[in-house]
Amino acid sequence: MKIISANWIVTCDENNRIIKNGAVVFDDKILEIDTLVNIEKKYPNIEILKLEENSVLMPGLINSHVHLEFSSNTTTLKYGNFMSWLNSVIKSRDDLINKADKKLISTKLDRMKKTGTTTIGAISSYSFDMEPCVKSPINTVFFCEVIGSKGDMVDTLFADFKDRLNNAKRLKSKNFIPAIAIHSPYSVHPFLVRETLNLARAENLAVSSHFLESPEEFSWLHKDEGSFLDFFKNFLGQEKAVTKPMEFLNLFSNIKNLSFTHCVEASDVDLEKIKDLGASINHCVTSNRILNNSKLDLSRLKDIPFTIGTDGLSSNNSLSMFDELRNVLMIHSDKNIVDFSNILLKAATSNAANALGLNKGKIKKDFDSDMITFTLPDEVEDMDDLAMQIILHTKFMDKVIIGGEFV
Ligand code: MCF
Ligand code: FE
Repeated sequence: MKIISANWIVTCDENNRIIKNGAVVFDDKILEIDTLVNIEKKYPNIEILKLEENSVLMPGLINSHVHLEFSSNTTTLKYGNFMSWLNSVIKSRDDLINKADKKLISTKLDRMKKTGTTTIGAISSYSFDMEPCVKSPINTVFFCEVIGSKGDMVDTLFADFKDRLNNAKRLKSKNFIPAIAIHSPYSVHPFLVRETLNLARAENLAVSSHFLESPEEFSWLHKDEGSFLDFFKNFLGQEKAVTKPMEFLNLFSNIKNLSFTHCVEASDVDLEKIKDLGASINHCVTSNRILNNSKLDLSRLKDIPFTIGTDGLSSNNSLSMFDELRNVLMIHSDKNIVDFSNILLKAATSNAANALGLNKGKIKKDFDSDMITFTLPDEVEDMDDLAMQIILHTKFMDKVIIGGEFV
């Protein structure tokens, strides 16, 4: 049993409780949370780790969507338009993937930890990132990706996918959880979607899919036209989309931990369906800005919970969740900055834990002890401003605790 105290404890619980001069008692789970005065009285013989002036203790951040295999990209890929990006990915993919060796991916994971991330939803196309994820103290929900729209390839692709998933299942542990990623409605044959989702249901695996990221994807899926038409004709000899958006969404019934990434161009009926499926939306604000000059209209989500993802370095200049949170705050300039900051801290913790099916994301009794500590540059006068000041000023952690251990 350990005890830690901080000037501010941000619980990210249902009531948005913040405790001034608080303390947390924990082992691998949170045991108790109260003011420092009360905890000192109750546990007079246990040493308390007292953090310095202006310290904050909060749940570790959860990056719900990241492609680590694209970690070597900095200045190679084309930005500003989805088709240009996609063509540049096709052109440079092999080089980028080869450059992102295990050592590079481990370095990126270590930096993510130092910037406050304690859990990731890793979208893995080839499983080249599996070993670094297994070795990292960061919790990983490891989404093995299925991709391929050509009818005559589905058996081979499904077999390859099952191999990767089985390898991931062999390494399953408390902090490495196998899951399934469907790449997107335009790139995955409905047969593959149906079969992989049956696996997810049978084995209770979390599922995530990219969905309606770009206007080009919208035109292709709804009308079989636009720049995707040339792309599919040239590369795959395909003239029609393999599925309509609603047909695609209809396949996802009865998946317990389900999320859709981007959804910028999703229609109101699509969003209604996503809500009925009980799914969450992974919001990747930097990626949307960089690839499509667009942003998700959060007011259209209504009751759909959203989470925050950096996407990969293929569509971001940083994998730090605090960098990403600052971008979300700046891009959604129509929102009240104080209120929105509170919403964002919850999106990056408890919402993400729910989406991934984890007992994390809150400093609350019986939740996993994944916590981060850092120091604000000065005093915060008004408790209501705390979330905003945290997002504006935080870059590196003082301490990171995962599963009750200092890592
Ligand atoms: O989320 C971004 C943009 N949309 C789609 N795919 C990816 C993203 N970042 C990386 N990808 C990967 C995807 O997992 O790109 C590959 C897939 O394996 C090629 S197809 C765009
Ligand atoms: Fe992505």
